[in-house]
Amino acid sequence: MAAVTAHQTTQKTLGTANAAGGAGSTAAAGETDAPAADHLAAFDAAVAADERIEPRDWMPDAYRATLIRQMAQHAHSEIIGMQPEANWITRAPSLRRKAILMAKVQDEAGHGLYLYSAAETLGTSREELLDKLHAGRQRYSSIFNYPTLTWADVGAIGWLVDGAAITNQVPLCRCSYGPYARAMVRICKEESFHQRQGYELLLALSRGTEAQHAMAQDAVNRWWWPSLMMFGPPDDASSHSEQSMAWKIKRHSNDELRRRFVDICVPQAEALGLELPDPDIRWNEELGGHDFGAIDWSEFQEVLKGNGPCNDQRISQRRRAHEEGAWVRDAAAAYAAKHAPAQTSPRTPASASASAQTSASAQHVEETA
Ligand code: FAQ
Repeated sequence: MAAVTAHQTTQKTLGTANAAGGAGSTAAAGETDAPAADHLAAFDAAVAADERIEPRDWMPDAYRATLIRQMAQHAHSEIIGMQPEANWITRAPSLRRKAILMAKVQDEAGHGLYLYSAAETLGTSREELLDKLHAGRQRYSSIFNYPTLTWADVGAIGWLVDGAAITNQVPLCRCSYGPYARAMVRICKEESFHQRQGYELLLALSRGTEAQHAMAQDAVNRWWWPSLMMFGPPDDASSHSEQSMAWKIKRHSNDELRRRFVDICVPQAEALGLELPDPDIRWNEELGGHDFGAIDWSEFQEVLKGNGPCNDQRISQRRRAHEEGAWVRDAAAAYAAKHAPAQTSPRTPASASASAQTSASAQHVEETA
């Protein structure tokens, strides 16, 4: 991928940066070109110096839009990602396993909360983002469109899906946008715990009876390739990577992270006594990493188009959960309105409570990072 500086790329997008009238243009609204150029220079200098861009800082609209797209997709993945594992809560094989799984699924809801709150600092609302998810206008990770057929799938998700998520997300702790980077610090700590529980679960099955070992191997066979697809399309087909890396939202390309993940998994699979379903994995001395087989990108594209095994089920379950949770949101909003301090400017109770929730959530992200 050609090296591009933040300055070169933001210059390309400046034409739209303040023309769209989005939240990103507020600081520069009505100003002449000279101050706008100053804002851009300050933004580029901050990115170049590895400083954090904060919600009140000026930023190009395209930077803001890219962050909203990625953070929304990430938040949606966390809450849709609760479904495949929740499928096994009632059938966990022991009280201990059930308690662990419930805690993990609750953690995913918490990750969604941090990420929606962080996205709200960009001038969007959680309601708007959820509406877009339910209308199919924003994505969630391809991985959650696969079914969890056996108990071993819970282990495979922890080991491989959380493992891939950590590989992708640790560099996001250094993302140029402060609230996203800070939210990722806590999320990565929890994902690391999730990955270990999956590994430990698979180890128990792998060392168990012949049937348990076979169940673990079957789960790994089914989750391996979709886990590699989580990192996104190959670099030459990745539409956003070049710009996102120039802005230091992403720190590594999709292929770099995918390769890193394979290198991490190969020795772990050996320790587990399980095989990765790829006969082409072998050490490449020159690269100092593993080569691996070709990924079926047509399957990835089909899942993105909505034709994966569980796309319809996931989105209809999400819409149903949202509708059935309406009374909880109404009750929370009524409670917040009742307990909100008196406002100096006239506002409707609904907007007052929404804004109270937003600022409380944003503060939560700041404090917990
Ligand atoms: N699935 O140009 P790029 C988790 C889309 S959290 C669906 O390379 P980008 C925790 C992409 O949006 C898992 N769509 O895109 C957990 C774009 O579409 P557009 C989620 C995908 O953004 C564990 C197009 O393809 N993690 O697992 C996928 O630069 C267990 C072109 O792609 C994150 O979201 C995909 N896999 O790079 C929860 C991490 N890949 O907008 C429960 C943050 C690509 O042009 C249980 N996100 N697309 O229509 C990222 O790091 C990036 O957004 C990438 C994609 C790397 C995912």
